[in-house]
Amino acid sequence: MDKKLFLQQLEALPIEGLDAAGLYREISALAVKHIAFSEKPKRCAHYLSIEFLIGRVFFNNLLELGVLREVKTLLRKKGVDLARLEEIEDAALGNGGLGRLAACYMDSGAACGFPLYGYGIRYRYGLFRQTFEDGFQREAPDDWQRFGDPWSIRREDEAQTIRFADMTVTAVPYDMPLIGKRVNTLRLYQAEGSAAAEAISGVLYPDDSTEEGRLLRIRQEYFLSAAAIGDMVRAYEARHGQDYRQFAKENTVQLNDTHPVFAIPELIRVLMERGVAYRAALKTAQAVFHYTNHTILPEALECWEKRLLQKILPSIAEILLKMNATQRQRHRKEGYTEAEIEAAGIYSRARDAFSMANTAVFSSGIVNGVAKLHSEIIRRDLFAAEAAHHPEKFFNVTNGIAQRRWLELANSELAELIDHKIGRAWRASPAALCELKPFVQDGETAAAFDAVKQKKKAQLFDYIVRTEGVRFTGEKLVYAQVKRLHEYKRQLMTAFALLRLYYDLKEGKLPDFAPSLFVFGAKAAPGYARAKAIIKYINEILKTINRDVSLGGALQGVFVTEYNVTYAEKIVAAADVSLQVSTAGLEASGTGNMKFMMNGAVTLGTMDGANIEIVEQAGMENNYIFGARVEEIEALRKGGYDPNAFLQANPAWKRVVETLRDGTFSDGGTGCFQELYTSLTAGASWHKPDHYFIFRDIEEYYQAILRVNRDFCDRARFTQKQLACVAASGFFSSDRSVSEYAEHIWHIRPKADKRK
Ligand code: 26V
Repeated sequence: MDKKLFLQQLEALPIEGLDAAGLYREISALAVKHIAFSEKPKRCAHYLSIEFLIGRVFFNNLLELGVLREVKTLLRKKGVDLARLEEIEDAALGNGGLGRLAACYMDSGAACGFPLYGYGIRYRYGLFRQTFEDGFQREAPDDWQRFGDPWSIRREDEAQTIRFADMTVTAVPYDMPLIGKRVNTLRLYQAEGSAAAEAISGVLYPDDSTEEGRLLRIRQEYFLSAAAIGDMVRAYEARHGQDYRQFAKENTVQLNDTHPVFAIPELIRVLMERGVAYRAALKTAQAVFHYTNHTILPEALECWEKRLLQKILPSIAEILLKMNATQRQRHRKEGYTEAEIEAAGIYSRARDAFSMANTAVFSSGIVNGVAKLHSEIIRRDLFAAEAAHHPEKFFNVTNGIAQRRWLELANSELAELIDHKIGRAWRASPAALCELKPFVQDGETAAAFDAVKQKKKAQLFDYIVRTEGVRFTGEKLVYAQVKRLHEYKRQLMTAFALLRLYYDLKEGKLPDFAPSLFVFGAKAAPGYARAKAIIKYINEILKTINRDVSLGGALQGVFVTEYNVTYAEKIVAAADVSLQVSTAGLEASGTGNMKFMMNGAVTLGTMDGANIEIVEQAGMENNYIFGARVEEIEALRKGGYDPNAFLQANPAWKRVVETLRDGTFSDGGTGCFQELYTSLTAGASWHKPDHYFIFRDIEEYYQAILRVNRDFCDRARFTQKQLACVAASGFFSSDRSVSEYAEHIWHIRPKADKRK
């Protein structure tokens, strides 16, 4: 971009009297005009994802364009404070880590100069907006476009027709610039046509408990897949005509989990329609696709009934069946046992359904997990058959986060402190953060870091007072657990520990307890009753604790409403302790853990997901690890785990857990607390009692919380730990992750584009 010209035009822009939305639209639109998209090189990587949790783009884009500071100064001169744009809300076209990861990877792709192109869906409504009513979560539609969408460019000329057996849909792309050394695009498709057609890009993750809902999910997934493949094929044909032999040389596709897996049979279908033989088409597909698995939870592994596919996508069903036959033939030839053939099968006769994960594994060059442990687990369990016969297919790429958003933007104060100590090189090469190591022991650096933390806490508290109406007193040690609400993440275990703290404080058992604040943030899927019950329970506990003046402010808590990327930016910068307490083996990676670490929070967590690599980088001594390791959990799962025996033997915990049914807290007459209690003590549906082993880990968790609290009192030492975490966090930059994908999987090279 021509910065000078842009700033000149900005100066001339008539913005007096505009409200925040108007300012946002005018300034963004001007910036977009100045952005030149980079030319696509011969070989590109395409990242297909059902979620892109981009958050606010305004500040990020101006930062990437290198004009954020100048724009701020210029507008201040005109009497406009850019902070007013705080009220512009996030585009939440995602639900959690999977979608935020996609956004960070897009950021890194552009920043590092990789030709990496994103494909997703432009949902009319993002993830629901959350409020609390008497502690219960309420959901409202997220009309994110009410501020306009000035960073997107509608590309009518590149619209495509997507065909289902019973309807035809137009897929209209909206391109968002991804700005860095290159300007790549994130292309989000909007479904247009009849009302039924438009419903396809209506909402993220429609409820799939009914057949109608499942059909809509399938339509969404195919819509994204077919539009992306159509786009790639069209661009390819413009260069090569009908000769498809170079297709795999020029295109590589990363499947972000299984939602875009229909892209595989779709590519085969399109090639066959153009005269390529099935075998050759399959071979091309196998050279194009790669698959990232993001969870091993059985309920999240997609299987689609054959009947449903035959109804709306008969040719895709037919190709999947053909692939299934080829797969079985090959597997027999390669000596898979019958059990292995069944386990790896694309189509399962028993379920009369297609396994999207097995389809992805069979058709991909590389299959990767998202942290070392998780990659091991998928190799050993989920995809054991394929890993036994094709170990070369399996790979690990530990997740990462965009340090531009999560440090430079979220915590410019810390970023500047780092600049001051080690220079600015880390901003482009985050591995250089390790140069901070010599400063960890330095008293002056520690004091400066402390001052930054205090400032970020003050900013967060101020924001919380304004948005939640909860007031805090005095200095606080801040523990934070912010993430999707799910039983395996064990927010309920934190609730129990919090209540135990409360009881022990009231009984005078914790005389030197450093005043603490627990920050929760989470959305529960609208149909996930137990997750919603956990939110209500936490809110009830917080109400009791916050009201109790006898504590003198020693313990307080808040469940922030409408937790999203913008809230996360404030919380990660302010927290002292990052709570990452999933049952070992179940959190594929976690990325919040990395954001906290980079902002100088110690990890209080289990040996799970990327926590393991966090302590590997930053040292056990600078973090707080507790709980059963994955081997122990696996052994307990096989038998010998008795949560009721634990409760009988531990009256202090029994007292805490009994509050789920003894009337201490009200669940508004819904019975949802009793249901939680039952799930812990008797089990529910296919879950065993305490399916996520809360009672195995809770006492150790509690002791770890107290240990952090004691250590915090020795501020100099505690700050050293926090600084050591920052200094070791460079590895978790998504620049590193994306570079690993580029080198080992996509085989693309970075190339700066001068025209940006
Ligand atoms: C989805 C669903 C949907 C239906 C209800 C149950 C359920 C459970 C889990 C999921 C997760 C889908 C995949 C996902 O978001 N995985 C997350 O991916 C992150 C990025 O790799 C990773 O850091 C998180 O550990 C992982 O949970």
